[in-house]
Amino acid sequence: MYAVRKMSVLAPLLAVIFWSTGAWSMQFNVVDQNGAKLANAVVSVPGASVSAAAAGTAIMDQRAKQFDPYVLAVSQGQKVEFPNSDNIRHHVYSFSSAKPFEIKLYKGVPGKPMPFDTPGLVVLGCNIHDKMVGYIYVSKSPVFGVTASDGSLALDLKARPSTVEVWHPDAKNPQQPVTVAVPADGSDPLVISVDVATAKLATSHRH
Ligand SMILES: [Cu+2]
Repeated sequence: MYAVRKMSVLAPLLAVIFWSTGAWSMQFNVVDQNGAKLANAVVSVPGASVSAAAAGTAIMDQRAKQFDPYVLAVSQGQKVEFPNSDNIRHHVYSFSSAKPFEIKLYKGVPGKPMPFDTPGLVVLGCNIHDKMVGYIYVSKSPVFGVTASDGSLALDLKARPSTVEVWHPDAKNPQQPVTVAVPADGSDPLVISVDVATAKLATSHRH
């Protein structure tokens, strides 16, 4: 009798311990309005916290006259380095209010990694190659990720969130992420649909 009662107390206690250790990975699948898998979608969890130390330097490379990755997500305050892996020079710039900057014509790895301190979207261009477009999504929340080519993403969470924020470069309003309610029914993976438009965000050329 005692043993049974002990178990009934212990089981929920163990569940609480398990959840609070954060040993849980929630799966997401991002699709467009037609159900097609969406790569390069950023999913972040507003209000989430992590105990880990600040993230290391992120890399936005340039390969074959393209930014690599096409979409890079970083946490607020994280530094980004812009190595140029091509054998030609690039001139990287952004006019986005979250981080206006330029790295004038260069090859190799430019001086210091740059901090991205303001949450928001930073659209990248190259002054030499107009077709080069890339995105840095500066996340206010430290819990975020970018979907793989099959639209999938896993995030380590301490608890099931009530909402997530989703952003995609082809979204109908790419200036802002969309807030999506997370049903409490336990559905995992969570399928998130994003309305995309064919028109892409301009890089705001002023040259
Ligand atoms: Cu270039």
